[in-house]
Amino acid sequence: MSSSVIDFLATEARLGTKNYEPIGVVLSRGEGVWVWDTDGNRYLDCLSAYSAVSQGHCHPKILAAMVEQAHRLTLTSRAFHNDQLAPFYEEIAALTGSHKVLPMNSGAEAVESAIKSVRKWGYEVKGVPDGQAEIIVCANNFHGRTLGIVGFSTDPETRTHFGPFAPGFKIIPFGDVAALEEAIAPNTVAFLVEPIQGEAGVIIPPSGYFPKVRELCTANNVMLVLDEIQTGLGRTGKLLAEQHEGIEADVTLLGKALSGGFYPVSAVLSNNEVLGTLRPGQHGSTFGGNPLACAVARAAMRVLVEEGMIENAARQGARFLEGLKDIRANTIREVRGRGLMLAVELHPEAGRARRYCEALQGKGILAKDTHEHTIRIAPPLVITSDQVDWALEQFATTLTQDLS
Ligand code: IF1
Repeated sequence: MSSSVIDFLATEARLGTKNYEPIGVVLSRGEGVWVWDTDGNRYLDCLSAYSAVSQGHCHPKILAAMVEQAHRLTLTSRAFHNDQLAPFYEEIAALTGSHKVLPMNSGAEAVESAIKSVRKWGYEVKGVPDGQAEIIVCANNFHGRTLGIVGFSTDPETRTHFGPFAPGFKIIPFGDVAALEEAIAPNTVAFLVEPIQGEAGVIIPPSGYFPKVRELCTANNVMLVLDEIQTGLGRTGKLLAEQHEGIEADVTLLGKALSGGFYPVSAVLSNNEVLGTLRPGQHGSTFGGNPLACAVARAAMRVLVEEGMIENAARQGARFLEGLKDIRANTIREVRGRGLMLAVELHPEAGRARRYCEALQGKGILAKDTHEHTIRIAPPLVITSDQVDWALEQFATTLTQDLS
């Protein structure tokens, strides 16, 4: 580690809140799938800022749109109209087949906005008695860090000593249709769920789960809210992960890659009824729907489609998954993935996944551990076959080592 890196780490340790434990690399530049540290070392980014940089680092067309818009107009607030919002609405609605759009900033804000909206819909359309709305969520969910959201987390780290929490959430196991059927009550307004659980370790539900979930929600007039903040916009090899299941959500949440990593942009997408209950003054955000965000998101969506990134995610994801499955290593317990949302779960005896991520760093790959024993792999969707093959070689040599 060079002295400048040591200085950066020391300053962060002295002045920063210690709510992260980053790998010891200080990044200063990125381009496509690559990032460089302050010493000029190059790494293949297998995290993509938790799937936000799907279009690759510093995509030139998104950059151009951002710079051009920043010269013209950045923020108006929603007290006035701006000339980027309507085209953003049109383009995101056309892309996703949605009827209504609510623009926000972070993913957690989109989740909070959806919770508010489905509750309001429950009271004003479904006829749930005031204050009684219930939302069903899954164990091991990850939907963000706000108080409303961490209150229904099952991860002790995420929620301990942050209470008291808001009532109105019922937690059921993920992938369990019978549990959902049993949990739905007259006051249930929504089922909020990730199509593939990300933070939980890339957990793919049993096939047939979501079609049955869709049926149950429809039969009981319960809004199906899919958090596609991580799975959406091509990450799993389709525009939306729901397409793998052949279903359509009532409410879809997007974030992360909606801006290609340039800027926090999120959105709640829905049919008319749910978002239609919000009236002036009842919800908003200073930055939500601002012209800079809209211009960036428009470019981010355009390049995703025009440059074939979704198809590439399907193709390279399959290659990556096969390659990982071919690695013969005693350390590996299971390999999972869909598209370029992949995970390698290690045997507990193999040692902490963190150690393997640090070893991968030494080989020019940045990946991130989750939950002690799982390595998450989510490169930008622009990765090539050669780059996948090179990455696989690094994974193979790292995972055949014993770092316990
Ligand atoms: C952190 C994980 C990824 C998300 C889903 C909403 C949000 C997220 C499905 C909130 C955010 C992040 C945040 C990041 C870690 C990370 C993550 F490890 F927790 F699981 F991506 F894999 N819904 N996920 O995954 O979006 O408010 O952050 O914009 O450092 O907390 P946000």
